[in-house]
Amino acid sequence: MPDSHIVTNLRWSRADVAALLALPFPELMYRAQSVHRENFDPARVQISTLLSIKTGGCPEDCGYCPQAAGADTGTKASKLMAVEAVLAEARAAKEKGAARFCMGAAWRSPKDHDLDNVCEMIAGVKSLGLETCVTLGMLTVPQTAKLKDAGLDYYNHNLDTSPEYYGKVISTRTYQDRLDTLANVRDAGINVCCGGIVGMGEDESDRAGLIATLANLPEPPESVPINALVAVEGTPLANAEPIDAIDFVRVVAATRITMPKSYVRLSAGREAMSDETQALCFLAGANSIFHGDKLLTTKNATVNHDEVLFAKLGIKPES
Ligand code: SAM
Ligand code: DTB
Ligand code: SF4
Repeated sequence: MPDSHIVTNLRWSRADVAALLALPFPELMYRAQSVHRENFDPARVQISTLLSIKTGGCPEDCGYCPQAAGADTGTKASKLMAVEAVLAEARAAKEKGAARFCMGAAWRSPKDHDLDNVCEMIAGVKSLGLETCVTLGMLTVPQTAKLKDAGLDYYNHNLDTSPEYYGKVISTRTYQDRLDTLANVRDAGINVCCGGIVGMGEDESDRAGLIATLANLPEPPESVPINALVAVEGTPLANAEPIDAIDFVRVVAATRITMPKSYVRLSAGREAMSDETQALCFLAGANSIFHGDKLLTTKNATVNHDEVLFAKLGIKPES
């Protein structure tokens, strides 16, 4: 790997990232920690809370997702929540220490009248003194402009896996569709939150392909969620082999090294992770979590568990 990549972080080839993932673990961790400490306080973690504002019945066929209409998960489809109910959840999240409130909707893309309601939610959450993030599916240019006007800070839109593996997991949209929405979000001046899922049966080269694609975006995402698949009964990926814990930490470390200034979020999958694995992820450069007993439809590590873990590790929420 040429040193110029380390010094300037211009571009990362898939081979560069694959070489990182294959480093002896102590070497990989040393590099990740060095990059982390140059850019962040290693004892501070950014806290986000998630809320599903529109659950289930999604027309897309993402193989991992319990909210796809075609998945047989018993997830009840609901309408978009009322603005006041969302604000009540945001107040509760703030009391539990969240700095950012992320609202997710099970849509392929938002309808314009729904977007107006979401814009009201964004303005309301922002007025509580929280940062705002939404994930609503694909967006057009006028839609990104509306969200920006409402005061949106971050848009979450994941690439999920490598370009090659994508078609094995999702057939109702393309990788290019995702890249187009990410470009629209970036052009509107909204911060980008974009990452992926591991543990979907992908190989090392797919993991390297995902990380390289993220790191090579015209500007790297400000926030990179790394999800370990939550395998839900009734989804096509229900029986996927879980990712090995050390391999997961390697993905976090390579993400940190290739995107030095981004927040790397230890996202879905923490409920099934040991404290020791989570601690290794923080050592590898993860510096953000979803805090709250629920993710969108599945369980998260509990608020109480997180408090005990943070106390044990001497990690503090970023203020
Ligand atoms: N419908 C919108 C979309 O897909 O862009 C927004 C909501 S969608 C649930 C947001 C993200 O959640 C997906 O891109 C995926 O990365 C993640 N996700 C969904 N189901 C998951 C699961 N079972 N395990 C881990 N991550 C999951
Ligand atoms: C992200 O990368 N992970 C979050 C958030 N962005 C929207 C979603 C995780 C969902 C896990 C499955 C569920 O709870 O339905
Ligand atoms: Fe729909 Fe998003 Fe789930 Fe895909 S990940 S099925 S687009 S809610």
